[in-house]
Amino acid sequence: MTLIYVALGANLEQPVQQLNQAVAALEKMADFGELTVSSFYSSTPMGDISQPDYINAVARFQTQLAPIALLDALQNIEQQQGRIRKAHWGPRTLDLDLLLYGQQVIDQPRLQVPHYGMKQRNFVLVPLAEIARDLILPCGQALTSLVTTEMHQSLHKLSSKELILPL
Ligand code: A4P
Ligand code: MG
Repeated sequence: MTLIYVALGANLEQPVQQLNQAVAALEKMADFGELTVSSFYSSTPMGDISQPDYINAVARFQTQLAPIALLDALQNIEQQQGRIRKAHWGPRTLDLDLLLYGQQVIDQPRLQVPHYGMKQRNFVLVPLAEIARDLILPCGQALTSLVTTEMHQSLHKLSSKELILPL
């Protein structure tokens, strides 16, 4: 069994519901149905494309799936939720990125782990630190050394009220 981390992102068609639906799908995949999920955060879009704000979160669970089988399963969930790949970094109903697969470093045509952008992205690091404060990345860096106060300030953690009302 391997402990893995997945980043969730959505900015179309009721993103909060998209993330809730994705969490339910991931729960079904997780060993023993056990999954830890961070708070949901709203974040301004990274990149130059004009698009709505994102809702982001990070989930952790144990799996027996091999890395590519896991990627297939994640892409299957994206497809189920109507993901159409258009612009790189463009808007999407659901994006599931595999951040970490245990301590493995994977460099295959379809899959690079750790995810290439995770060390720079506030919307990945802040929710990740919420559920894995003491995490050490495969490169040996402590997660806490990457998370800055500015990163926290630039994200908005959704309140329970905002989770119920559609954004
Ligand atoms: N792939 C390789 N490694 C991985 C991995 N670790 N996890 C391959 C998932 N997929 C991986 O991804 C393209 C290909 O990457 C896949 O077919 C897979 O084989 P994609 O999801 O189809 O394309 P994409 O998402 O448009 O590109 P990319 O580079 O993954 O974009 P990102 O990094 O996901 O960024 N702003 C905010 N605030 N919040 C966001 O969540 N997300 C994006 C997308 C842009 N701006 C954002 C956010
Ligand atoms: Mg992606």
